[in-house]
Amino acid sequence: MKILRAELIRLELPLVAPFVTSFGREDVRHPLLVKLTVDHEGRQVAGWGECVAGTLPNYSSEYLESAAYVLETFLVPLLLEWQQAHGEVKPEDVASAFPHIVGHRMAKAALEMAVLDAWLRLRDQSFASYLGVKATAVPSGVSVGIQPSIEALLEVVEHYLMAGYVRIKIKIEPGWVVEPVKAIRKLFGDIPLQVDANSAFSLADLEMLKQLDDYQLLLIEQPLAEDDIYEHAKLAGQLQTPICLDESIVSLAKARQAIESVANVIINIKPGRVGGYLTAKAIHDYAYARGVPVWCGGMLETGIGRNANAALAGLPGFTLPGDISASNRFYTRDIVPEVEIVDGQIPIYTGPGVSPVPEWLPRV
Ligand code: NPG
Repeated sequence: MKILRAELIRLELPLVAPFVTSFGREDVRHPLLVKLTVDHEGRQVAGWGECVAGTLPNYSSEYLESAAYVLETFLVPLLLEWQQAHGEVKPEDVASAFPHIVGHRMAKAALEMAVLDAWLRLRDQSFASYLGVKATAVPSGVSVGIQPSIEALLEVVEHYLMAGYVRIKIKIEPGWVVEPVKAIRKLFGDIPLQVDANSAFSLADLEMLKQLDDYQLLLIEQPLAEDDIYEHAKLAGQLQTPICLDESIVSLAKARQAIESVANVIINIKPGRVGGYLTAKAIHDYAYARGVPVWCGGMLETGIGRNANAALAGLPGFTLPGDISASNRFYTRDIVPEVEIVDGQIPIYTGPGVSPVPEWLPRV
């Protein structure tokens, strides 16, 4: 397969409601798409990748403009050089094309995803079948942002439960920890519930975090610094509720370190954060072989990334529901046919690739 053309497409998608986390508030998402036009023996197809970098460097040091710059200036030219030298490009080659580009995993992930998508379309193969996934749907969890009041939170949670979501995750931050959890437990009983701090705490908050042990949470996600594993390991020794790592897991090496040092750990796998679906699968395989639970995180993807995440989450080690919700959780209209929740599950796409609807793209 030969890449003929690479395009970066910037979108602007307003959110149905503001999404508030401990690191900021988002009203609009700016997805960045990579579109590759490729040729194999005279047959041309387009491959699509989605970059999950946010507008600001507040979740990771990588952000939208840095990803676009790195793709345009380094990654795409280096991949084309690789192609020139080797005569063709395969998905497994992509990472080898830029061995000296450090970091920028979200940009790398988007390019690898576009190559993979094109390569699979040429084979008429679905991403799920490429991964060896047997499942046809995955349980759908929803992430609930920080709300202006407990009443507002309970209303939003009720709305999602009515929509069929099988697991609720709420964002927490200093001053919004125990009370919201307590209120949800009181009104909705023992629904599957977890919390996500996005690095808002330190070990000085130990006593307050310990209070969460009274509420049978599935997990506490990334309570401490975004690049830390060591202190999370210390914290895990003090809590009964499992610690889940998100921001800290940027590679297979970090996942191994976490699995070896944090008792009872759970790993949130986000393909963009770890540099692509191939590394995401490698982390899954490593954790699965050791009986460590993983689940698939979300980054407000359009249906392009959302469908791919659903396929990944069909692998057997994804034993907890992911942040894989329906398109309408975030957007009034997706750029691909809507991802829908059916009986609490997101069906896994079985076609050889999900394409934006051409006439919907100019809108955004
Ligand atoms: O369902 O797509 C989704 C969003 C899930 O809460 C979610 N994502 O910290 O995990 C997170 C958070 C996030 C969103 C992080 C956007 C960074 C950017």
